[in-house]
Amino acid sequence: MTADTKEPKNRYQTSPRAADYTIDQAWESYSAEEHDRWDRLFRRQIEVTKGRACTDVLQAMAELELSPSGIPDMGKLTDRLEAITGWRIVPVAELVPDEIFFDHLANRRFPAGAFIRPESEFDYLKEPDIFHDIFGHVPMLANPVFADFMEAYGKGGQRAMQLGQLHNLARLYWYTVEFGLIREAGGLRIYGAGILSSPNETVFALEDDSPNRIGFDLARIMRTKYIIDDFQQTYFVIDSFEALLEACYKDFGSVYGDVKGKTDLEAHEIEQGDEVITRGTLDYFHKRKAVR
Ligand code: HBI
Ligand code: FE
Repeated sequence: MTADTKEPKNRYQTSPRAADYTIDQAWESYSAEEHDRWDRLFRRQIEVTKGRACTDVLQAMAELELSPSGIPDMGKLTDRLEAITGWRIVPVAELVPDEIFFDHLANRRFPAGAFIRPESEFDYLKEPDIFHDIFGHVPMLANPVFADFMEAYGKGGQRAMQLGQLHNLARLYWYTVEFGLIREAGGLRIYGAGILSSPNETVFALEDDSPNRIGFDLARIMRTKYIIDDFQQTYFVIDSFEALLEACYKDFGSVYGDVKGKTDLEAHEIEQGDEVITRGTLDYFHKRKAVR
């Protein structure tokens, strides 16, 4: 059996790291190409995001001074974010183990990838790079209610691991923090980071008739599988961040009990009792299957 020689995906993976997986961002080590790539990602995405991201995200981007002026120095950005909600951004080289990730969140530290995607993965990459984490996740951490939700999520994560319910909680993260939609007076808007950092999914999630859009329901989300490497087949919609926090600010023990007794749902399924906002045609996904 040959040793699994894991080639470092990015130069940070060979950086010395602390026990909590944090590294030094070494902001001065970014090349001109990397700064330029950030600017091109930013300029493309900010155009698509206007009119589609929720009000709080757009306001926070201005407040945090996110801009196409090169890769942000996390130390400076952290100072601005910390002054608003007490959250800090800590550089990491890659995905960190769940228990480390939850501990950071529980202490208002957001682990952000320090590397930027290679040109060959300009449109999509699996791992969270600095553009996904900072353009996608950081603005919402400036919203005081969502900041409380993320801290509670971190604390819940540690408990979920003890109860063996991590996969249920990961679904909550996926369908809110990564792919959540919110109702506003002007219509549905985006707050999920996985959508916000993706030009195509930013349009698809709001305007395509393929996916389902269903009202938020905690136990229902915990039973719903998700797709990793394609657009979502279902998006869940919250009425407000206060409502999200309210729904989740309780002991999940009873919810886990409720979920345990029921079957999981496929990502495209709609079940009795769902608040169906739009019933998807799902044709996008069938087509893709045909293509594959
Ligand atoms: N690590 N750096 C990083 N970023 C993430 O978003 C992340 C992670 N580790 C685990 C994880 N996310 C997911 O398993 C969460 O659902 C917990
Ligand atoms: Fe993410």
